[in-house]
Amino acid sequence: PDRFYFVETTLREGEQFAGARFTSEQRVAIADAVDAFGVEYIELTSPAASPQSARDLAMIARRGLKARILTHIRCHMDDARLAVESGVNGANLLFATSEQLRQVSHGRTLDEIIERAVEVIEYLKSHGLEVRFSCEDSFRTPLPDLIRVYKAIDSLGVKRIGLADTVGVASPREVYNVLAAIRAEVSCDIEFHGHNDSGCAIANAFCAWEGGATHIDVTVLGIGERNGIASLGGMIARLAAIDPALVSRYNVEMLNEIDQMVAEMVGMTIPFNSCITSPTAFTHKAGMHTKAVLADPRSYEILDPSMFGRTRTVAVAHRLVGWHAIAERARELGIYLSETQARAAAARIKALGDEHDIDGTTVDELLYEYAE
Ligand code: HCA
Ligand code: CU
Repeated sequence: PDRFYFVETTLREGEQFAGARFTSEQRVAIADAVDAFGVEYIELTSPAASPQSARDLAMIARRGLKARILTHIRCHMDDARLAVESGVNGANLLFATSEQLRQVSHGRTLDEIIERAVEVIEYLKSHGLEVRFSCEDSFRTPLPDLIRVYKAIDSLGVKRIGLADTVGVASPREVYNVLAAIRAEVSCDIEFHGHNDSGCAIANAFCAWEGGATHIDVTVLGIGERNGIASLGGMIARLAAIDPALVSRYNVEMLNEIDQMVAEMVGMTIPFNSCITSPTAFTHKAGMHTKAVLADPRSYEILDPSMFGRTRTVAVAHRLVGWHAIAERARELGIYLSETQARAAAARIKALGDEHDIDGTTVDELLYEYAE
């Protein structure tokens, strides 16, 4: 795969997160932040969603950001007209194609879906909008149906088609296979949007890219419906783990402040298992790990924390501590411990740690004692 673009959808999918209700100021702050980060596209809630959503969409579309501004709308002429009026660069259209969702949502046949899409797409294109068409619940839609719809849509001259794992059911291998199959049938770009219900959101987004997707949907911290989609930080980590050059065009040192900002807005702290920005993402604990990391950080770190404005922590106040970490902590305090002294101090800390929780101050005081 050669090309990669982020479709940053904190202001659309992210708004569907249970804890999210962004004010106009917060919407602008998020748009500005991810734009400065360098994402290529920002997707916003449909102007049909609410009056304030329509006003904020128009305001952000006029803001002169570097990213292209998209709005996510139903494949419907009413919504398409509102999208055109809002002044966005493009529209991300959605139509449910799986048996499960077609029944409960619109009851139309594939031919009726295509017919409707033709009208809406022609209209948006005639007004100069970049159009993407997505089959909602793509991974519960039979592959022949998907191919039929996407081929018809591709022939209309859309910029992109989108594949959405709406319910988070797809596995990475399945995503790769479906993307590769569709890639062989259409000539336009392909976007992927994947939910995290079974914990595969980042893996699936990555496999979609490997399979031929060019555009990957992410949100800050992965917030979205239910337990969300692939996170911006997770995708950055995945790419950087292959080669830091893949993310060199993004201001990755901004990730921490962006995650922090959105976490606060939705009333939580950054989850411990977030890639890169977790408070413990670069904390090493067990003796074997700390010994190796102190000798060469690459032993247990695939990502360099300094690239993201973060620092490494070697935890010492616990019973899994090793004497190398103790000796290093002593050096930080400006005291010298021989190997014998460091080993004795480590043994004492392990014994204490078996009895109760210990903190950094206790360890430091002990180290001064053992140095005497
Ligand atoms: C939804 C819609 C969507 C759309 C994805 C897309 C999904 O809320 O159900 O347009 O690509 O997950 O299918 O977020
Ligand atoms: Cu979604």
